[in-house]
Amino acid sequence: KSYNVAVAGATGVVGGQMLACLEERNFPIKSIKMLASSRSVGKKLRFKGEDVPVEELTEESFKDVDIAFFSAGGGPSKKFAPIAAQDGCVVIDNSKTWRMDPDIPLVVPEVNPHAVAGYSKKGIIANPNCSTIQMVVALAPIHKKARIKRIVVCTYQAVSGTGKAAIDELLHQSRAILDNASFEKKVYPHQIAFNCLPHIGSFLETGYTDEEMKMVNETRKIMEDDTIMVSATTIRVPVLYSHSEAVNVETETPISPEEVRELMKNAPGVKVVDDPGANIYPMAIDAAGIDETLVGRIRKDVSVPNGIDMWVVADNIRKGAATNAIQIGEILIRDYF
Ligand code: 2RA
Repeated sequence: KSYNVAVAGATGVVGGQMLACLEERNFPIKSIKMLASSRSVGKKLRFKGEDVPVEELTEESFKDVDIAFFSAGGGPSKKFAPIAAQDGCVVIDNSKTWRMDPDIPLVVPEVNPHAVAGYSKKGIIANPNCSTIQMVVALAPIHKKARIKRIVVCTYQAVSGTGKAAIDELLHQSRAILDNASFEKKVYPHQIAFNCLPHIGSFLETGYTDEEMKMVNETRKIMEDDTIMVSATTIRVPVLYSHSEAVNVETETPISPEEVRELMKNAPGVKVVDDPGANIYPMAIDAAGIDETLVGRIRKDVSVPNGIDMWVVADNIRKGAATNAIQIGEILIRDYF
Protein backbone atom coordinates (compact mmCIF):
# COMPACT_ATOMS: atom_id res chain seq x y z
CA LYS A 1 0.00 0.00 0.00
CA SER A 2 1.18 3.54 -0.69
CA TYR A 3 0.01 6.94 0.48
CA ASN A 4 -0.70 10.46 -0.63
CA VAL A 5 1.80 12.56 1.28
CA ALA A 6 2.25 16.31 1.70
CA VAL A 7 5.16 18.27 3.12
CA ALA A 8 4.14 21.70 4.41
CA GLY A 9 7.12 24.03 4.60
CA ALA A 10 8.85 21.99 1.90
CA THR A 11 11.24 24.80 0.95
CA GLY A 12 12.71 25.17 4.46
CA VAL A 13 15.77 23.45 5.94
CA VAL A 14 13.69 20.83 7.80
CA GLY A 15 11.17 20.47 4.94
CA GLY A 16 14.03 19.77 2.53
CA GLN A 17 15.43 17.17 4.91
CA MET A 18 11.99 15.60 5.27
CA LEU A 19 11.87 15.13 1.50
CA ALA A 20 15.36 13.62 1.55
CA CYS A 21 14.42 11.26 4.40
CA LEU A 22 11.19 10.18 2.70
CA GLU A 23 13.25 9.32 -0.36
CA GLU A 24 16.14 7.66 1.53
CA ARG A 25 13.86 5.56 3.72
CA ASN A 26 11.69 4.60 0.78
CA PHE A 27 8.48 5.77 2.42
CA PRO A 28 5.61 4.24 0.41
CA ILE A 29 4.40 7.26 -1.53
CA LYS A 30 1.64 7.33 -4.12
CA SER A 31 1.77 11.08 -4.61
CA ILE A 32 3.67 13.93 -3.01
CA LYS A 33 2.62 17.55 -2.58
CA MET A 34 5.16 20.25 -1.86
CA LEU A 35 3.42 22.98 0.12
CA ALA A 36 4.81 26.37 1.10
CA SER A 37 3.77 30.00 1.33
CA SER A 38 2.73 31.88 -1.81
CA ARG A 39 6.27 33.35 -2.01
CA SER A 40 7.63 29.95 -3.07
CA VAL A 41 5.04 29.20 -5.72
CA GLY A 42 6.86 28.87 -9.03
CA LYS A 43 9.76 26.99 -7.48
CA LYS A 44 10.27 23.30 -8.12
CA LEU A 45 11.70 20.76 -5.68
CA ARG A 46 13.43 17.58 -6.72
CA PHE A 47 11.95 14.32 -5.47
CA LYS A 48 12.90 10.86 -6.71
CA GLY A 49 14.44 12.29 -9.86
CA GLU A 50 11.52 14.54 -10.72
CA ASP A 51 10.93 18.27 -10.36
CA VAL A 52 7.75 18.77 -8.37
CA PRO A 53 6.18 22.26 -8.41
CA VAL A 54 5.62 23.98 -5.06
CA GLU A 55 1.97 24.70 -4.32
CA GLU A 56 0.61 27.30 -1.96
CA LEU A 57 -0.45 25.95 1.45
CA THR A 58 -4.18 26.64 1.66
CA GLU A 59 -7.28 25.28 3.34
CA GLU A 60 -7.89 23.14 0.26
CA SER A 61 -4.44 21.51 0.27
CA PHE A 62 -5.31 18.35 2.23
CA LYS A 63 -8.51 17.03 0.65
CA ASP A 64 -6.88 13.91 -0.79
CA VAL A 65 -3.81 13.66 1.47
CA ASP A 66 -3.29 10.72 3.88
CA ILE A 67 -0.28 12.04 5.85
CA ALA A 68 1.09 15.57 6.05
CA PHE A 69 4.48 16.39 7.51
CA PHE A 70 4.43 20.00 8.73
CA SER A 71 7.47 22.19 9.26
CA ALA A 72 6.09 25.52 8.19
CA GLY A 73 6.30 27.36 11.53
CA GLY A 74 3.90 27.83 14.43
CA GLY A 75 1.34 30.06 12.70
CA PRO A 76 0.65 27.79 9.72
CA SER A 77 0.60 24.71 11.99
CA LYS A 78 -1.97 26.27 14.24
CA LYS A 79 -4.14 27.30 11.32
CA PHE A 80 -3.79 24.41 8.89
CA ALA A 81 -3.16 21.27 10.99
CA PRO A 82 -6.74 21.12 12.32
CA ILE A 83 -8.09 21.78 8.81
CA ALA A 84 -5.98 18.94 7.43
CA ALA A 85 -7.11 16.64 10.25
CA GLN A 86 -10.72 17.57 9.54
CA ASP A 87 -10.18 16.36 5.98
CA GLY A 88 -9.04 12.96 7.28
CA CYS A 89 -5.31 13.58 6.89
CA VAL A 90 -2.98 12.72 9.80
CA VAL A 91 -0.60 15.58 10.57
CA ILE A 92 2.89 15.04 11.97
CA ASP A 93 3.82 18.51 13.12
CA ASN A 94 7.31 19.81 13.85
CA SER A 95 6.29 23.12 15.44
CA LYS A 96 5.89 23.80 19.15
CA THR A 97 2.16 24.54 18.73
CA TRP A 98 0.66 21.17 19.69
CA ARG A 99 3.41 19.54 21.73
CA MET A 100 1.95 20.07 25.18
CA ASP A 101 -1.71 19.51 24.23
CA PRO A 102 -2.80 16.56 26.41
CA ASP A 103 -4.87 15.17 23.52
CA ILE A 104 -1.94 15.17 21.11
CA PRO A 105 0.87 12.61 21.36
CA LEU A 106 4.47 13.82 21.49
CA VAL A 107 6.57 11.01 20.11
CA VAL A 108 10.16 9.86 19.94
CA PRO A 109 9.94 6.43 18.30
CA GLU A 110 12.82 4.95 20.33
CA VAL A 111 11.18 6.06 23.59
CA ASN A 112 7.35 6.10 23.43
CA PRO A 113 6.25 4.58 20.10
CA HIS A 114 3.00 3.37 21.73
CA ALA A 115 1.92 7.01 22.11
CA VAL A 116 1.33 7.21 18.34
CA ALA A 117 -2.04 5.53 19.03
CA GLY A 118 -3.26 8.85 20.46
CA TYR A 119 -3.30 10.33 16.94
CA SER A 120 -6.91 9.22 16.65
CA LYS A 121 -8.10 11.92 19.09
CA LYS A 122 -7.23 14.99 17.04
CA GLY A 123 -5.52 13.62 13.93
CA ILE A 124 -2.27 15.36 14.91
CA ILE A 125 0.99 13.97 16.28
CA ALA A 126 3.64 16.40 17.55
CA ASN A 127 7.34 16.02 16.82
CA PRO A 128 9.38 17.19 19.82
CA ASN A 129 12.00 19.91 19.91
CA CYS A 130 15.39 18.89 18.53
CA SER A 131 17.32 19.36 21.77
CA THR A 132 14.79 17.22 23.67
CA ILE A 133 14.73 14.38 21.14
CA GLN A 134 18.42 13.52 21.29
CA MET A 135 18.50 13.81 25.08
CA VAL A 136 15.59 11.42 25.68
CA VAL A 137 16.91 8.90 23.14
CA ALA A 138 19.99 8.62 25.37
CA LEU A 139 18.26 8.93 28.74
CA ALA A 140 15.21 6.68 28.38
CA PRO A 141 17.17 3.43 28.93
CA ILE A 142 18.84 4.92 32.04
CA HIS A 143 15.48 6.03 33.39
CA LYS A 144 14.07 2.56 32.88
CA LYS A 145 16.93 0.93 34.73
CA ALA A 146 17.74 3.36 37.56
CA ARG A 147 14.97 6.02 37.55
CA ILE A 148 16.24 9.48 36.78
CA LYS A 149 15.38 11.98 39.51
CA ARG A 150 17.08 15.06 38.09
CA ILE A 151 18.66 16.19 34.83
CA VAL A 152 20.94 19.21 34.46
CA VAL A 153 21.72 19.90 30.81
CA CYS A 154 23.66 22.51 28.86
CA THR A 155 23.22 22.55 25.10
CA TYR A 156 25.50 23.78 22.33
CA GLN A 157 23.08 24.26 19.45
CA ALA A 158 23.84 24.64 15.77
CA VAL A 159 22.57 27.63 13.82
CA SER A 160 20.64 25.40 11.40
CA GLY A 161 18.07 25.09 14.21
CA THR A 162 17.12 28.69 13.43
CA GLY A 163 16.83 28.05 9.67
CA LYS A 164 18.47 28.95 6.37
CA ALA A 165 18.98 32.64 7.13
CA ALA A 166 20.97 31.76 10.25
CA ILE A 167 23.23 29.37 8.33
CA ASP A 168 23.90 32.18 5.84
CA GLU A 169 24.49 34.66 8.67
CA LEU A 170 27.14 32.46 10.34
CA LEU A 171 28.95 31.87 7.03
CA HIS A 172 28.73 35.50 6.01
CA GLN A 173 29.92 36.86 9.37
CA SER A 174 32.79 34.35 9.55
CA ARG A 175 34.00 35.36 6.10
CA ALA A 176 33.59 39.08 6.83
CA ILE A 177 35.51 38.85 10.11
CA LEU A 178 38.39 36.92 8.49
CA ASP A 179 38.46 39.53 5.72
CA ASN A 180 38.29 42.43 8.18
CA ALA A 181 35.11 43.56 6.48
CA SER A 182 31.94 44.91 8.07
CA PHE A 183 28.84 42.76 8.45
CA GLU A 184 25.23 43.01 9.51
CA LYS A 185 23.44 41.22 12.34
CA LYS A 186 20.00 40.18 11.13
CA VAL A 187 19.00 36.85 12.63
CA TYR A 188 20.60 36.93 16.10
CA PRO A 189 20.83 39.99 18.38
CA HIS A 190 24.63 39.59 18.54
CA GLN A 191 27.46 38.35 16.36
CA ILE A 192 27.25 34.54 16.13
CA ALA A 193 30.57 33.92 14.33
CA PHE A 194 33.35 33.13 16.84
CA ASN A 195 30.86 33.61 19.67
CA CYS A 196 28.39 31.76 21.92
CA LEU A 197 24.96 33.16 22.75
CA PRO A 198 23.27 32.01 25.98
CA HIS A 199 19.94 32.75 24.37
CA ILE A 200 17.69 30.42 22.35
CA GLY A 201 14.05 31.37 22.00
CA SER A 202 12.55 34.05 24.20
CA PHE A 203 13.18 34.88 27.84
CA LEU A 204 10.46 34.16 30.39
CA GLU A 205 9.87 35.82 33.75
CA THR A 206 11.73 33.01 35.52
CA GLY A 207 14.93 33.84 33.64
CA TYR A 208 14.74 30.62 31.61
CA THR A 209 14.05 30.73 27.87
CA ASP A 210 11.16 28.93 26.22
CA GLU A 211 13.69 26.62 24.52
CA GLU A 212 14.94 25.63 27.98
CA MET A 213 11.41 24.99 29.22
CA LYS A 214 10.74 22.77 26.19
CA MET A 215 13.48 20.52 27.53
CA VAL A 216 11.74 20.40 30.91
CA ASN A 217 8.15 19.85 29.78
CA GLU A 218 8.68 17.73 26.68
CA THR A 219 11.08 15.39 28.50
CA ARG A 220 8.44 14.68 31.14
CA LYS A 221 5.72 14.10 28.55
CA ILE A 222 7.80 11.78 26.35
CA MET A 223 9.26 9.82 29.27
CA GLU A 224 5.77 9.73 30.82
CA ASP A 225 7.05 10.81 34.22
CA ASP A 226 6.19 14.23 35.65
CA THR A 227 8.46 13.70 38.64
CA ILE A 228 11.69 14.12 36.64
CA MET A 229 13.29 17.43 37.54
CA VAL A 230 15.07 19.19 34.68
CA SER A 231 17.15 22.36 34.53
CA ALA A 232 18.44 23.40 31.10
CA THR A 233 20.72 26.12 29.77
CA THR A 234 20.58 26.37 25.98
CA ILE A 235 23.41 28.01 24.06
CA ARG A 236 23.69 28.90 20.38
CA VAL A 237 27.17 28.15 19.07
CA PRO A 238 28.82 28.83 15.69
CA VAL A 239 28.28 25.29 14.40
CA LEU A 240 26.29 24.58 11.23
CA TYR A 241 24.73 21.19 11.95
CA SER A 242 24.27 19.01 15.09
CA HIS A 243 23.41 19.98 18.62
CA SER A 244 25.79 18.87 21.41
CA GLU A 245 24.66 18.47 25.00
CA ALA A 246 26.46 18.08 28.32
CA VAL A 247 23.97 15.99 30.28
CA ASN A 248 24.17 15.30 34.00
CA VAL A 249 21.69 12.90 35.58
CA GLU A 250 21.05 11.90 39.14
CA THR A 251 19.38 8.53 39.55
CA GLU A 252 17.39 6.96 42.37
CA THR A 253 19.34 3.70 42.33
CA PRO A 254 23.07 3.49 41.67
CA ILE A 255 24.24 2.90 38.10
CA SER A 256 27.88 2.69 37.04
CA PRO A 257 29.40 4.24 33.90
CA GLU A 258 30.07 0.68 32.66
CA GLU A 259 26.39 -0.18 33.05
CA VAL A 260 25.40 3.02 31.25
CA ARG A 261 27.83 2.22 28.43
CA GLU A 262 26.29 -1.25 28.13
CA LEU A 263 22.77 0.20 28.12
CA MET A 264 23.77 2.72 25.45
CA LYS A 265 25.29 -0.02 23.29
CA ASN A 266 21.90 -1.74 23.18
CA ALA A 267 19.78 1.40 23.01
CA PRO A 268 17.89 1.93 19.74
CA GLY A 269 19.13 4.94 17.79
CA VAL A 270 22.25 5.35 19.93
CA LYS A 271 25.88 4.90 18.96
CA VAL A 272 28.51 4.86 21.69
CA VAL A 273 31.57 6.93 20.75
CA ASP A 274 33.59 6.81 23.93
CA ASP A 275 37.32 6.20 24.00
CA PRO A 276 38.67 9.47 25.38
CA GLY A 277 42.20 8.07 25.74
CA ALA A 278 42.31 7.81 21.95
CA ASN A 279 40.64 11.24 21.52
CA ILE A 280 37.42 9.52 20.52
CA TYR A 281 34.21 11.22 21.63
CA PRO A 282 31.07 12.49 19.90
CA MET A 283 31.54 15.60 17.77
CA ALA A 284 29.06 17.73 15.87
CA ILE A 285 30.89 17.25 12.57
CA ASP A 286 30.61 13.46 12.92
CA ALA A 287 26.92 13.45 13.85
CA ALA A 288 26.00 15.73 10.92
CA GLY A 289 24.41 13.72 8.14
CA ILE A 290 23.59 10.59 10.17
CA ASP A 291 20.54 9.54 12.16
CA GLU A 292 22.18 8.05 15.26
CA THR A 293 22.52 9.94 18.52
CA LEU A 294 26.18 9.77 19.53
CA VAL A 295 26.94 9.29 23.23
CA GLY A 296 30.33 9.51 24.91
CA ARG A 297 32.34 10.97 27.81
CA ILE A 298 30.26 8.63 30.00
CA ARG A 299 31.58 9.03 33.53
CA LYS A 300 30.59 9.06 37.16
CA ASP A 301 29.58 12.43 38.58
CA VAL A 302 31.90 12.68 41.57
CA SER A 303 29.72 15.30 43.30
CA VAL A 304 26.73 13.07 44.21
CA PRO A 305 26.28 9.40 45.19
CA ASN A 306 24.22 8.40 42.12
CA GLY A 307 25.24 10.64 39.24
CA ILE A 308 26.33 10.19 35.63
CA ASP A 309 27.75 12.73 33.20
CA MET A 310 27.71 12.29 29.44
CA TRP A 311 28.04 14.14 26.13
CA VAL A 312 25.23 13.63 23.64
CA VAL A 313 25.38 14.78 20.01
CA ALA A 314 22.91 14.43 17.13
CA ASP A 315 22.06 16.01 13.79
CA ASN A 316 19.36 18.50 14.78
CA ILE A 317 17.84 18.59 11.31
CA ARG A 318 17.75 14.81 10.87
CA LYS A 319 17.07 13.02 14.20
CA GLY A 320 16.15 16.33 15.82
CA ALA A 321 13.43 17.01 13.26
CA ALA A 322 12.98 15.32 9.88
CA THR A 323 14.04 11.74 10.61
CA ASN A 324 12.04 11.62 13.84
CA ALA A 325 8.93 12.84 11.98
CA ILE A 326 9.30 10.27 9.20
CA GLN A 327 9.90 7.50 11.79
CA ILE A 328 6.58 8.49 13.39
CA GLY A 329 4.97 8.26 9.94
CA GLU A 330 6.44 4.78 9.52
CA ILE A 331 4.89 3.60 12.82
CA LEU A 332 1.59 5.14 11.80
CA ILE A 333 1.35 3.29 8.51
CA ARG A 334 2.79 0.04 9.94
CA ASP A 335 0.53 -0.21 12.99
CA TYR A 336 -2.51 1.98 12.48
CA PHE A 337 -3.44 2.45 8.81
C1 2RA B 1 16.73 25.58 17.66
N1 2RA B 1 15.22 24.22 18.92
O1 2RA B 1 17.73 24.86 17.55
C2 2RA B 1 15.38 25.04 17.82
C3 2RA B 1 14.82 24.51 16.56
N2 2RA B 1 13.57 23.88 16.72
O2 2RA B 1 16.76 26.77 17.64
